[in-house]
Amino acid sequence: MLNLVLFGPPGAGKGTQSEKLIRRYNLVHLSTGDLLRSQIASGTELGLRAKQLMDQALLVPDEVVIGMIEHKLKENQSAAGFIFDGFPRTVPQAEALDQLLSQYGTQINAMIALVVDEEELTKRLLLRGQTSGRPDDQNEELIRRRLREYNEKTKPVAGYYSEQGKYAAINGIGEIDDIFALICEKINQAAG
Ligand code: B4P
Repeated sequence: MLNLVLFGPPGAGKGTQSEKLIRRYNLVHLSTGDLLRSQIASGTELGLRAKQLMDQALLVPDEVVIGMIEHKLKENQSAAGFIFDGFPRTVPQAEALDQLLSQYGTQINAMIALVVDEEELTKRLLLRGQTSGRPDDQNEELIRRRLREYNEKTKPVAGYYSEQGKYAAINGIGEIDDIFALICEKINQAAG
């Protein structure tokens, strides 16, 4: 199995690159952002609770996202592997993921981190906000809060995988296809 974590701040290109990676490597795409937005669209109780937090640029509680991932892993037991996009976003989420994967006799092969500066991230998210309809992309103050939440709670997840020798960083600024080629290089090295 090939299990990858695609990591980076909001707007780094995780969703964009995941779409290309699932086709190249035949992986199942697990985006907690997409899963939460689909709960919101269906009007579930979980979705209503998540929307309140997401609209304020705050992370959703660990147990909620871990529960969603657990459910998806169970549903896709015969998959060739997974790409985790926007998850894990905290160290407790990373620990829970290791534990869940070990139940299936597998583990994370690599974390690929997309490095993009905050000025470029803000520009991309505001641009997406013009067409996406996503409330969290609509104004600069909310984007600043998402970046603060990322710096405080999510950045330490890179250290977690780095200690396991699984961390690889690449420049996330440039043409989408060039960045994709760099990611593939790292994956091929990790997959040996
Ligand atoms: P996410 O849906 O994960 O949203 P995101 O961080 O904005 O990243 P996304 O993948 O969508 O953007 P991308 O970089 O591809 O999370 C949304 C919210 O959900 C969070 O704030 C949180 O509240 C909650 N949540 C999700 N997961 C959670 C978890 N595990 N725990 C707790 N809470 C959780 O793209 C951005 C834009 O850049 C796009 O418009 C794209 O076209 C553009 N772009 C991409 N690559 C580019 C390039 N190379 N050059 C120029 N533009 C580029």
